[in-house]
Order: sequence, then C-alpha cells, then structure tokens
Amino acid sequence: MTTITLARGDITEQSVDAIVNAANSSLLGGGGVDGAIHRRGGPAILEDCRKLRASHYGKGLPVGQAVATTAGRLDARWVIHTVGPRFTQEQDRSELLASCYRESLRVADELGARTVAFPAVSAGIYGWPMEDAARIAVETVRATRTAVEEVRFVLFGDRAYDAFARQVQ
Ligand code: AR6
Repeated sequence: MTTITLARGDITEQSVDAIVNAANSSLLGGGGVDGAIHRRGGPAILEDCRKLRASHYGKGLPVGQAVATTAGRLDARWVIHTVGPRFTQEQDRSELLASCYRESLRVADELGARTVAFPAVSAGIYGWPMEDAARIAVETVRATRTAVEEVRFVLFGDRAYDAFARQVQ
C-alpha cells in the first residue's frame, strides 16, 4: 500500500530514497526543479547524465519516460529524471504526463526505492495548469502498482500545495 503525503517547499531539501527531477529531454540541466537539483546535488549528477546521453539516450530521454542517476550531494540515493510534456491547448498530452509518474515509479521499483519525492511535473516552465497537473499526478500514483511505500509530493508555494491537497482529500 502506497501512502501519499504532501510537503511544502524545496524538493532538494528532502530526505528520501529517490528525488524525481522534472527534466528536459537533453538531461543536461535547465531551470526550475532541474536547476535546483543540479545546483544542490553537484556535478556528479550531470556527469551521470552525460554518460546516459553517450550510451542509451543518444537522442535524449523521450517525453513520458524516466531514468535514474546518482543523487550526488542530495540527501537521497538516486535522482530519477523524467521529462514532462509541455502543455498545449491543441493536443491532449495527459497520457504523457501520467506516464512520467508511472515510469518514475517503475524505475523506483527497479532500484528498490521505498520513499520517493515528486515535484509537480510540467506545472512550471512547461505550463500545465496546476489543478489538472495535481489531478493527473494523484490519480496516476493511486492507480499504479508499486512497492514504493511513500510518495511525497513536494510543492513550491500555497497554490500548488492547495491543488494537491484537494486531490488527496
Ligand atoms: N522544489 C519543489 N518544487 C519546485 C522547485 C523546487 N526546488 N523549483 C520549482 N518547483 P519546473 P516543468 C515547482 O518548471 O514545468 C526546466 O528548465 C514549480 O513551481 O521545474 O516540468 C527543465 O530543464 C512547479 O510547480 O518543471 C525543463 O526544460 C513545478 O515545480 C523544464 O524546466 C515544476 O516546475 C521543465 O518544466
């Protein structure tokens, strides 16, 4: 049974087995959560990402997929990088966003991670409306069979926290 918990604040300050990064396909860093994770986790994470680009992910990590690296200096064993879809009115990309959560949990299971922290994937720079991002995140985690014991959504700001709290209630 997976317990969903909510926390406010910076995901890079969490102590968990795995921290999920809202990355982009290049895996080579960016702003938002991605920037914060690389800054605080240090260069070992980027080094692992570069190795992934040089081997399995020559063209980058496709949207909706997930892959693990070291967590460097973060208080976690792994960072699981996933690439959320950019929000657009023209196309329903909800299934790709759901896939980020499913695939991250699948990778977590492969690693043996029992506690996993997620940000609100796609709900920042990628423009996904927060209410809908929270619904997809919570519904997908609830519907996914996993050995992960705690999924902790770590939300930046009241708006994000309140949106997730409404879904978890
Ligand atoms: N801890 C927790 N949540 C955070 C943090 C943090 N330190 N920083 C931001 N958030 P975003 P995306 C919130 O933009 O939308 C990067 O450049 C933020 O307020 O990080 O998937 C990547 O390289 C928002 O609610 O991710 C990609 O190019 C949520 O985390 C692109 O951004 C996600 O915002 C990915 O965009």
